[in-house]
Amino acid sequence: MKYAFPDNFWWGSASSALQTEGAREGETTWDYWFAREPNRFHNGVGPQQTSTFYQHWKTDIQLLKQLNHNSFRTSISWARLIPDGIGEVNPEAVDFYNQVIDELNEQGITPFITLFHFDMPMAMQDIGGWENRDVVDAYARYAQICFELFGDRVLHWFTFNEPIVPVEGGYLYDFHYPNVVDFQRAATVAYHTVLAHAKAVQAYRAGHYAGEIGIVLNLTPSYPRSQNPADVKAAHIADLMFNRSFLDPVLRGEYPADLVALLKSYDQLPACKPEDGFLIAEGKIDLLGVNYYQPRRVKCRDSAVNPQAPFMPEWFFDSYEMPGRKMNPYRGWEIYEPGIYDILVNLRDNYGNPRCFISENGMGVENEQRFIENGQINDRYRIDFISEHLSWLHKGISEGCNCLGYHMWTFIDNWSWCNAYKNRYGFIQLDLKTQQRTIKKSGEWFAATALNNSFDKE
Ligand code: BGP
Repeated sequence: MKYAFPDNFWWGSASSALQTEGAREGETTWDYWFAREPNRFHNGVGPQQTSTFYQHWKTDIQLLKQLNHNSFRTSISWARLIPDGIGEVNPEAVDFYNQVIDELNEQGITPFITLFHFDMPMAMQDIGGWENRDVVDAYARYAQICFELFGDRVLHWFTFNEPIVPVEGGYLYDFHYPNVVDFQRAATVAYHTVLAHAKAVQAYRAGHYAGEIGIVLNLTPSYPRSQNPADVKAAHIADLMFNRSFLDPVLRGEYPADLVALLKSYDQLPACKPEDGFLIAEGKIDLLGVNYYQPRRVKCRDSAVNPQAPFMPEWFFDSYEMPGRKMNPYRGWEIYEPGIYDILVNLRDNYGNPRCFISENGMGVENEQRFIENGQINDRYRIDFISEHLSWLHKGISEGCNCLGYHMWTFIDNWSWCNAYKNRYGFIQLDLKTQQRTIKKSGEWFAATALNNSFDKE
C-alpha cells in the first residue's frame, strides 16, 4: 500500500543545542553536574564531547539537505547567548545562530527553534532555577531577545522542549541536576515553567511577529491494565500528572480542575498569585509539537503506600508490564506504534484539533557498528520503526487529525544526557574519534520518503 502525505508536509528531524554544539562560554547545569559527578554519565562522557555542530554546522546543513529535509528543529542555548542568563548578550553567539538560521533558509530548510531544551544556565540555577520567579522573568527577557534578533527569519518558535522532563529528572526521580526528590518543589518548577511559557507567548504576540509560537510536549498516552475502575482511575491520574499538567494550560489556558483538587488534598500545590490565571490563559499556543517515544501502561497499586516515603505520583498507580509488549531493549522503552494515532485522536476530539506535528519519534540502539554492511549501517529496524509509526500517523490524518509533519530524533548520532553515546538515534552515524559522518540506510529511506512525500509498505 502507498502512504501519501498532504502537500507541504514537514519532513525533518530534531536536535538540541547542548546535545550537538559542543563547548561554550556560559556554564549550564550539565557542565556543573558533570564536573562533580562524571560517574552519572555513561562511560564518563560529558556535554563538552558532542557532535561538534558549532564547528561543522555548514556541512551538517548540507547533510540535512541530502536527507531531503524541508524543516529542522534545534534549540538556542540560553547560556551561549547570555552566559549569565540575565546580562549581556554574547555577540559571537548571535553571529553563530544568524549563520545557522540563514544557511537553513537558504537551503530551503525551514528552521524550527526551541528556546529551552533542558539546558539551564548555571547562574540561573544558582538563584534557584525554576523555583525562583526571577528566573521566569529572566527567561521571558531571553525569549524576547531571541524574537528581536531572529524573529524576522524564524517563523516557528517553541518555548520549551518536554518541560516535564526537568521536573521529573531534577525534582522527582534523580536523573537531572539538582537531584532533588520533593513533589511540591517539582510542582513549583512545573508551574513556573508554564508561567515562563506564557510570558514568552505574551511577548511574541506583543511583538506582532510574522510566525507562530508553540511548545513541544512529550505525550505518553496512559493505558489502564483493564477496565476495572481502580485501573482506570490509576491511568486517569497518571494522565493528569504527566500529560495534562502541561497540555491543558497550553491548549485550554487552564489546569484540569481534578489535578488541582488532587494536589490540594495532599497539600502539594505550588504557591500561586491571583494574576497567574490571566497569564496562563494568555499562553495558548498556535502549534503543538508532540514527542512520542513510548506509552505509559498502569494499574492500580498492589500495595499500600508507605506514609513515611516522599509523596510521589506513584502513590496512585503502579506501572504495568503488559505481557507480550514489544520493547526497545537498549532504552528500555516499549514500542507501541498505535500510540501516535491515539494521541492525535485525543487532540482532535478533546482539544479542538490543534495544529500539531510529530516533533520527535525515534529509536536509540546500542552498538550499531555490528550492522555495518559495505561501510554503511543497515538499520532495517529503524526503517520498520519509522514506517510503522508513519502508517498510524497517516491513519490519523486520513480521519481528520491536524498533523502537519513528522520529525525524527535525530539527524546525526548525538550526546544523550546521562546516556551520553550509549544509544544511537541518528540517520547519520557519527564516528566519535574522527567526527566522520556516514549516512545510514534509514537516512536514505527517509530521504526518498521525504522526496516522494510518500512511501510503500505491505
Ligand atoms: C527526548 C529529548 C531528547 C532526546 C530523546 C532521546 O526526551 O527531547 O533530547 O535525548 O528524548 O532520549 P534519550 O536521549 O534519553 O535516550
